[in-house]
Amino acid sequence: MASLSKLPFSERAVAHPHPLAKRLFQLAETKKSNLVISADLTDSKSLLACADSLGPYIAVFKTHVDLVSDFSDETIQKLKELSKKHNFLIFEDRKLVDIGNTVQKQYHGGVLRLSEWADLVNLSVLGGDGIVEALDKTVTAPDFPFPEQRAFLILAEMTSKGSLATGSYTQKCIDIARQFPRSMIGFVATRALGEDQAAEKEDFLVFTTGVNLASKGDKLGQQYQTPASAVERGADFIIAGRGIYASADPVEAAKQYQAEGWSAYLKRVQA
Ligand code: 5BU
Repeated sequence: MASLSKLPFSERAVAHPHPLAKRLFQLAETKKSNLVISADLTDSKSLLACADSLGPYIAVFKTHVDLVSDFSDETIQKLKELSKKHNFLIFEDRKLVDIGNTVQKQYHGGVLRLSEWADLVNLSVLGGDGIVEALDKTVTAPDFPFPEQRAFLILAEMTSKGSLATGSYTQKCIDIARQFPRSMIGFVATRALGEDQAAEKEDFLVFTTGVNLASKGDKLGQQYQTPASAVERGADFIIAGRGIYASADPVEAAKQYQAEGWSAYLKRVQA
């Protein structure tokens, strides 16, 4: 099956082996949204206000909490409350990349305590598959406090100019993800991945960053595509940041990205 799936989220929810992927497909279908807001805001008040005002229109709230100057337990507590209120998942775009022993401590514990609040976290396999094995072990350990409620996305491609995450590196990401179905549920990528050699029951979720309706890129190497083009290329979930939170009316912008992303998804599954 793999990415660029023509199956509706409701069917993928039923078939998917991972409970968090099931939950995400279900809530996306309920809210008619495949939109992820990348809330790159730098203080807790703005971050939480963004989650509360855009919460009804999104499937996932993506954070970089190390950008938040006054980040604290209270920020997290309130964000968790908002995720319940508006029924969205929280994705920390932490891009873990280190040896297994270190990432285990960065993920479960440490100053950010990611495992306690981030439903999804992403990682890079630059250092090989040890990082994946380590994080897989952490979330599948018998004493892990949130069994089957946490998962990871592998950073298989990047949207920045000159990205080295291409070709055989991207292929390796797919090979590694296939070995850890209990924790690796998909990729951050600019297109569908692996569908040519997909195993029958495989269903990786594809999250695509670099989505913007008004701009083609920024001055620091970011490259954009539209919600419709991202979904046509295989995105299940589209991630937009400045296109929404920095627009004159973020709620209206979120509604527009939601509508475009969802209608592109419907077009794909109805084709
Ligand atoms: P923007 O404002 O829509 O450009 O924000 C994009 C967000 O997605 C930002 O948080 C980046 O860190 C993140 N991102 C990205 O832009 N490109 C990538 O390849 C990956 C993440 Br991975």
